[in-house]
Amino acid sequence: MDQGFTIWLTGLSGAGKTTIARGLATALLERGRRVEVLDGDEIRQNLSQGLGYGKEDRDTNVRRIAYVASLLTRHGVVVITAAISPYRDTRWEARQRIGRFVEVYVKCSLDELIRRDVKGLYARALRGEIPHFTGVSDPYEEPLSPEVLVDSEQQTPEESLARVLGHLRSAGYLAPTDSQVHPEGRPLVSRLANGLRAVERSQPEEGNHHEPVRFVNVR
Ligand code: ADX
Repeated sequence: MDQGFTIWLTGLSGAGKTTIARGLATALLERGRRVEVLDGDEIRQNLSQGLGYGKEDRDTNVRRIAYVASLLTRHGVVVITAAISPYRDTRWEARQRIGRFVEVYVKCSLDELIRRDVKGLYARALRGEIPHFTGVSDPYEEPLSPEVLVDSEQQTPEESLARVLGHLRSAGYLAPTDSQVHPEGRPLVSRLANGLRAVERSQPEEGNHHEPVRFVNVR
């Protein structure tokens, strides 16, 4: 069985954690991995319903996410978490608890977040309508040495995704031989076999012996 691990995305609200989480989930599913996304907004509607945004409640929220992530990781799942998780000490706890842990800092400047303001929350927070709003009236402690830093202001989501996947390969979480499977679930070997058959079929009937069979990229 493949070993599980957790990709822990951290960053301000609106920085792009959910977008990157979804992209990663798709890419890893295509590689035949079992994947679970634990998204902050969704967790707060279910597992953490009723919690607020003071340090104590945020820590409780993050500890719950870390607990679920540790169980799933132990059972071979690739877990992707997407919560602000603003405090270094609690992220450190999560790292210790989970073990196979890749911290990804999704960075974006406050100016850009205020400009984007997809949910309209920054405008309200700046007007003083939302107390304890991360980055405006509540702290965000940047990771000091995350495994990966992606900058959603400078990079496209595809570039950020490629950075994370590159790290996963170089750190050995995704073996270069990790069974790449086709979206329909056909493993690489059978795709190669089909590719070979396609090459053979494309050869003229009597000319087969002139041309050596070549591997082709069938992706
Ligand atoms: S965390 O700090 O506990 O990790 P989490 O990621 O679950 O936060 O929730 C953040 C989301 O809650 C934001 O994306 C935003 O939509 C919403 N939210 C509501 N109030 C706040 C607040 N005071 N600070 C930050 N996010 C808030």
